[in-house]
Amino acid sequence: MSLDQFNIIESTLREGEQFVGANFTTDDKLRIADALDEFGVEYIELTSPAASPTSLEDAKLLARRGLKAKVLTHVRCHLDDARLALDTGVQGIDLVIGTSSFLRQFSHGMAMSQVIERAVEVLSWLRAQAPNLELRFSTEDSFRSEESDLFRVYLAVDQVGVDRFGIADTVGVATPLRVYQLVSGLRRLVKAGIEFHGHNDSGCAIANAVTALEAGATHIDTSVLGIGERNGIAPLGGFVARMYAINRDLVKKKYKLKKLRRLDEMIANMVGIGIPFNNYITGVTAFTHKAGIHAKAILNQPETYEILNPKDFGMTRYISIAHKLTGWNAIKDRAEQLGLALNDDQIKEVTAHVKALADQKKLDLNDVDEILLRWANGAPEASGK
Ligand code: HCA
Ligand code: CU
Repeated sequence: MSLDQFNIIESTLREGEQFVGANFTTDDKLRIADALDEFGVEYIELTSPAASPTSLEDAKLLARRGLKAKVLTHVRCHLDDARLALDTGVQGIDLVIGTSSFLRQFSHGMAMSQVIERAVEVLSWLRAQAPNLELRFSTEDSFRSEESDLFRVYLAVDQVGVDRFGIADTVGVATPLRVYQLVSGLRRLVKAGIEFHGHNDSGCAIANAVTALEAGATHIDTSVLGIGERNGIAPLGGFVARMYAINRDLVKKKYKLKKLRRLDEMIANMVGIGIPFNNYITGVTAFTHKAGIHAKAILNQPETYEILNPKDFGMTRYISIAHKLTGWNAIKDRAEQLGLALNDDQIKEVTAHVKALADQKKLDLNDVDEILLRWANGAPEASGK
């Protein structure tokens, strides 16, 4: 079943290059590929060698680097591009062609019959040249294409023989239910792998990716921090967080989770953005607890309010205590951290004082520590602060 056997096709070096702030040098690409390889992704997808002379050279370089991950390049479904892709020496080629009426009318201008002809032509040629090359065929804007058109082209391609079919939510319009329907429909028709590529315009990218797996997909496209066209695709970290929540042992075995933070930081630096505060796993508040009720339970048993164990990701949890929602269990824990011998009544007094003060002004941990120290020194009345 796919949820136990999924593969990540990491597309930071392809979709990610389409992010407005991305302009990776050759050296950047080597660092990114090495870091992704160390993390353990199964595939690394590269920009089309037809994009620029350096894209071609870098694809050759990365194909020869001896990575554990399979290196793929991504090209338009066109003989010239396919020829170039083959020359790079990559282990697999991802072909894509638009099938929605928008793309047929406003992009390549081909009718469905021509799309099918072209797909069969390019794939047959590639198969003949390199029988063992991993081939994938995908339809751009799948969710605004006629389902009958999609199945016609997929079935024609299946006759030639591909390793994987791609379904692309190019504009981020799909919902999990629609993804489930389309992927399971294709799953019934073909034996090959199924890859899902989903954009995040309306916030469904990760949910759609996981639903694709539930419906029988085998491969999911991600990029670090989700970078890509517009606001990007399913982020590597968020997708991994989701899969960890489903099958912790498998995900811990497959990937070096502690390397995620460095990866997110590296890409953020390279493309000139910060890591969002609410980012999956590596966002600054991802493991921060605040309300007194939460803090109490977290101190007793973190799993009460955490599905992700920060330790598995090399992160630490933080309990925020300097505010009006604080609780005495959390304040007591802080007193113990500071080695202060205060009894429960004193701790409750301190807590009441912190709450009252927080109603008047914004506090920080230093303020709480000072109050605790004052109480420990037996002078609560000097608390004019
Ligand atoms: C794009 C193309 C693509 C391709 C996805 C795929 C998309 O618009 O840049 O090959 O499956 O989102 O459709 O990234
Ligand atoms: Cu895309």
